[in-house]
Formats: sequence, structure tokens, C-alpha cells
Amino acid sequence: GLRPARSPHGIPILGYTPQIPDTNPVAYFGELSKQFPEGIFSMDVGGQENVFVYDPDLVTEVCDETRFGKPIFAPLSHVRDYTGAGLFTAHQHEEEWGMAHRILMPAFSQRAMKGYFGQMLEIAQNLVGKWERKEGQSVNITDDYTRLTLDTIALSGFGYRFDSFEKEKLHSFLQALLEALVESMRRSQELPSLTALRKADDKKYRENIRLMRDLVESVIKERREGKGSGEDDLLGLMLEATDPETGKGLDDDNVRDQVVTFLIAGHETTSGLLSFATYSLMRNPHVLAQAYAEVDRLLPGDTVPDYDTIMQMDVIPRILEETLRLWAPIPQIMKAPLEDTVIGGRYELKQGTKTNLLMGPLHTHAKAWERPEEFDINRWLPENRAQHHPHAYKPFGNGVRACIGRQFALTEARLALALVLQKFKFSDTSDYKMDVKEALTRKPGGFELKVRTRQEHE
Ligand code: MNH
Repeated sequence: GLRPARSPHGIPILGYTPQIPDTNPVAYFGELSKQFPEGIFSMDVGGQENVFVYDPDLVTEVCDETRFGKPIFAPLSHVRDYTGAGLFTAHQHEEEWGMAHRILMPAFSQRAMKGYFGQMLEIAQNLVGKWERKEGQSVNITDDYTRLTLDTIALSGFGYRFDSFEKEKLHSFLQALLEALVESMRRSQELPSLTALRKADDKKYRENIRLMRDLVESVIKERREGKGSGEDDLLGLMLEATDPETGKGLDDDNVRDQVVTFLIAGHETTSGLLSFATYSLMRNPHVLAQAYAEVDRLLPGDTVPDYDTIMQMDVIPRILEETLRLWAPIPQIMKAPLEDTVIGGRYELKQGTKTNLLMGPLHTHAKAWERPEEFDINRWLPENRAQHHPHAYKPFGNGVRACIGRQFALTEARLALALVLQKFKFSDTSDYKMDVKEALTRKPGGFELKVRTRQEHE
């Protein structure tokens, strides 16, 4: 018969839930999922019922866009304080979403990636240059990948140079973003009446948002005054293009919100992907050896990669796909039923119920994956890929609200990993233990490795 999803013992469906930790709540939901082999459970989070789904067949239903959509609830409703009606945080019904989606889609096709390649290469070479200067020293891998991905999206999307590799400290934009994200996550987990009492935090929050917007507004102003670079990048499109459906262009506030959105969405996740990939290679020397063999075959000596070479790679793309399975940088996304509905033939969900897809438990579900915990890139060979459950792998989300930047991220990450492996060997002299840090996305915390150039030691 019909029934609600079960809830964890001792945790009320409705009411205050002090059990949910402030840090890494998604990891905690993943732990709870082990108590519910049926692949679904329900509990109160911040005063509202939340359903968590990770059985691949239940996820299949939740990914049916005629029945479920992407709602904007906390934390995204708070992130809107700085990304407004940008693509990531726009409501499906807001006109801005459809306009920006139609205008920007062509700029994210695989073909379009060729146009960004030169800028991606330039920034990746800056990373290599920094690590060459650090020969034999420990580097914070995640921070340097963050410099890489932020500089790459800013340059190729907006013609703006953060020059992050020339500075010891991370750019003030990143500090402001980090603090704003922490504050939005905190607001998601407390009552508004408590937020209202934290006056100093609110002041700081507004200052951080001001800093991000000021930077973006000055980039847009320079472009308008004709001082920017090429006109056919993302910013050029957003300023010039009209939407074929409405015949209108994006207004100034929306362009600013889109640029802030791309600066955030365009770097956090890709940096996490590269960090987790590097970590996984350190743990799996036989895969690392395959990656070196591929790089040495396609990019012998100091060969500078071009777009076609990057697209010929086979091992490195499979490393990235397997990394996204075990370490999806966005560990949870939210959907909600458009009408009252029933999934799995028995679980009743009221219209609008917060229905969360848990990537970790989905990507390791026994129904869909053999030896789920094993880092095995052969899962992604064409003949094996064809056997996969169609809805057990969602690192880029689902449907019309799936990631627009997927090809961008994968092209950038392939290139960066290829260049890094062409040049460097790593050693884990401090015996790093994975310490995941969740914000809106997750990354390894304090991940340091010693870097050495390969030629001098082989
Ligand atoms: Mn990205 C949406 C994952 C790289 C820009 N991205 C999403 C979603 C996931 C996601 C998951 C769906 C979120 C949701 O349902 O609420 N994104 C990733 C991952 C990487 C990534 C794992 C890298 C690896 N994303 C990028 C890059 C860009 C980008 C790079 C830009 C250059 N992503 C977006 C935007 C959206 C999005 C914009 C929102 C799309 C929409 O809703 O229309």
C-alpha cells in the first residue's frame, strides 16, 4: 500500500533537528542513507520535510521532467542574494532563465570549446609555471586548481584577468565569495528571526556581496567602453544578443547576476574535480601509470597540446568520469513534484516536497554499480558504458536545469590534467587523509603534495 518514506530513529519528521551537523551535512545524509536500503528516507531539515532519494529506479522517476522540476529553496534562495535571477538560481518560471538559457546555450556547445582553448591553455601554462618555481616543495593542490579555474572562466568568458598565479594570497573576490557562501549556508539552517539578530554578520555579508558585484560591474563597464578583449565571448553575447523567443536582450542587472553566477559556478566545481582526480591518481598508481603513458604518447617531450589532441585522449577523460562518480563536487541537488505524486508505486510525495538526490549513495548504489567503492576507469569503456543504469550517474544534474558548463569543465580539466602530468610527478610525503569540506560544493581540505618536474628525475 501507499506509505510515507521511513525516517531515521530518534529524528523527528518535523521539529528541531540538532543531529544535523553544521559542517558536512551532506556527508551525514549519506551516512543515514545506509539505514534505508529501500533507497529513500525522509526527515526534517530546518523546519521542513525533506525526502532523500538514491535508489536508481526512484531517481529515474524524479528525473522525469513532466513530474518533477528544480525548486529554489534554501540554500539556493540565499545564494540569490548575490546571483539573483542568474541561470543557477533563477526560478523556472522567471523570464530571465529562458532568455539566458537560449542566448547562452550555443556558447557552451562542444564546437564552441575550440574558441576558448587558447585562453584555457594560457592559464594552464601559468599553473605549470608556478609549480616549476616550486620544484621539490609542497603545494596546496586545491588552492592552485582554484586559481586555475577562476582565471580560466574569467578570461575566456569575460576577458578579465585575475592573475591569480602572480599572487601568494587568493584573490579578494574568492575570500568574499567564500564568506558569502558560508553565511548563506548558515542562514539555510537557522530561523530568520535568529539571522536578524546577527547584525554584524549581516553587515559583513552585504560588504562581501558589494565587493563581488563591484568587481563584476567594473568588468562590464570596461567592456561597454570598448577596453575589453574579444566581443564574441560570454559577456559579448550577453550584452549584444537578443533572445529569439521574446525579441528582448538581457537587462543590466541580469547581465551582472549572470557574470557573478558564472564566476562562481564556473570555477568551484571544476577545481574540486581536478583536486579529487589528483587525489584518486595518488591512491591508484596503476591508473596513474596509464595516464602518464597516454600523455607521453600524445604529448611527447614538451609538445604543446592543441584542441584536437585533447579530444583524442581516452584515459584522462575516463579518470575524470570515474572521479565524478566517486567524488561528485555537487553532492546533492533538489527537485520537487509538480503535482501530488507517488514514486516506486508506494511513496507518496505532496506537490512541492523537497526531494533531494544524494549523489554519493546514488553513484555507489549496488543495483547499478559492481564493486562500487573501487576506482575503476574501465567502467567508462564504450562497451561497459552501454550497460550502465540510465539514471545512476548525475554529476551534472538533470534535464533543462542540468549544467550548461559541462563541456567547458571537461575540456578545461582534460587540458589541465594532461599538462600537469606531462610536466610533474607528485609525492604524498605528509600521507594525506581525505578531509572533505562542503560548502555549496565539496573539495578536499588541506590537500598538499610535493611537486617535482619529471625530466630532471627520470
Ligand atoms: Mn555546472 C548547473 C555540476 C562546471 C555553470 N552544474 C549545474 C548543476 C550541477 C552542476 C549538478 C545542476 C544544479 C542543480 O540542479 O541545482 N558544474 C557541475 C560540475 C562541474 C560544473 C560537477 C565541473 C566538474 N558549471 C560548470 C562550469 C560552468 C557551470 C565550468 C560554467 C562555465 N552549472 C553552471 C550553470 C548551471 C549549472 C550556469 C545552472 C544551469 C541552469 O539551471 O540553467
